[in-house]
Amino acid sequence: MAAARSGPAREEKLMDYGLTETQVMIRDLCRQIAEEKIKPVRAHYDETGEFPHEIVKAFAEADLCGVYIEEQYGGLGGGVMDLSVAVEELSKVCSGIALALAATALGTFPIILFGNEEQKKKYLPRIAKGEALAAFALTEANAGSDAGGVQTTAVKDGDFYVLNGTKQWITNGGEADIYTVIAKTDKTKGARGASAFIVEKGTPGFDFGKKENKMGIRASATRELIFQDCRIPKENLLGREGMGFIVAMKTLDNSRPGVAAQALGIAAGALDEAVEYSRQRRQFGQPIASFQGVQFMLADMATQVEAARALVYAAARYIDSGAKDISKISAMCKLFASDTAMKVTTDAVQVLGGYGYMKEYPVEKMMRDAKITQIYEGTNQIQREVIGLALVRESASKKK
Ligand code: COS
Repeated sequence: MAAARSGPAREEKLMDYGLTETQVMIRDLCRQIAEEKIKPVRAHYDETGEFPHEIVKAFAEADLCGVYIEEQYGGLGGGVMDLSVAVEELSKVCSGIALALAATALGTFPIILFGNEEQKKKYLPRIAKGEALAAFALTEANAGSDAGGVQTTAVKDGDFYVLNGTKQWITNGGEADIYTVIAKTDKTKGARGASAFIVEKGTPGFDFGKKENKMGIRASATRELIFQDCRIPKENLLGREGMGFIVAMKTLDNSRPGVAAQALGIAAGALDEAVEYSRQRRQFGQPIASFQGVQFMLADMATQVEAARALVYAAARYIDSGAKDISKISAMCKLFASDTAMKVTTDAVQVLGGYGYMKEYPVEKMMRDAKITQIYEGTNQIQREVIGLALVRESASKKK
């Protein structure tokens, strides 16, 4: 197994929110792409559910696809914090489009964390350059919160593994070129019988099924993956046989701040819209921003957004420091930021009143988009379970 990532090694001047110069550059680049390229088309992609290929191309041209990938593999050499800054900024305008980047990171973390040198050299440069998107395939019809209940199988046959089974609700499904797939190599061993594999699009026996018609994040592709006697070389095993559950859990520990950053961006974007609207909208002869009832709502929304940002950045930086006990804070930031996104977007719709409910304004989309952040990469009930378990473990280890 490859060593766990030790975080970015860059020494840089710190700027606002303690961001490094590179992170400020990433944020400003994302802001520019979001304003100039995404804002004019976000309603179109939301309406049609098409995949935003032209925007993904813009991410690649701006060198944003590998912000969290080590420089030796063609990335910018950052970590979870750099990814979070990018995802937050893009999600202020469209979290569905931002997800092409965030879900690629989710599919890439297993390779970063558990890939050997050959696997890293083969796959990471393509992802960093934006030539390939990635996806993470854990979920199945009967394995959602119960990640150990995966039924897809991988049977060793000489120099190959033969995969059979169906994955469900896979973000970037059909659009990604590289998939990290969790399958059982030993069905008798429960979670300990799972293994992780890299599967490339175009491998015979690997096909795509139903494309989902979703409430929100409609610019993102969510699709079934179907494996029928799909033979992949044994070199595509990540780590060792039986490590698949740990690969999945550690991947989620690293990727949940990305979901939290997405939620944070949605909330911050909705807050901006609500403040702007409340300054323009006049009732009873004055802007509604002058009414205390509205001001108090905006004040609470802004405070919740800042609190979420503080927790997301703290979690991302803790992970990048190379710390091992990251499950709790990773779950906390995902839980808090996604609940904040749901609350703030609902309040933003309220501030905009009837207009907020109409598709002419972006806040109804933000409210629809926010909902998934409380559900995917582990429901917020699962996050609470992870946090609770960590608290009990920490307390027990102190008493020893
Ligand atoms: N890092 C390292 N190891 C971990 C871990 C983590 N974050 N979480 C669990 N493990 C280990 C445990 O220590 C245990 O090891 P041992 O077998 O050596 O004791 C093993 O993995 C099994 O853990 P546990 O018994 O806690 O597994 P459960 O099946 O009870 O599942 C939860 C635990 C619920 C936390 C897990 O299934 C989960 O995170 N589910 C949500 C999955 C999810 O996010 N799905 C969304 C789809 S992915 S987009």
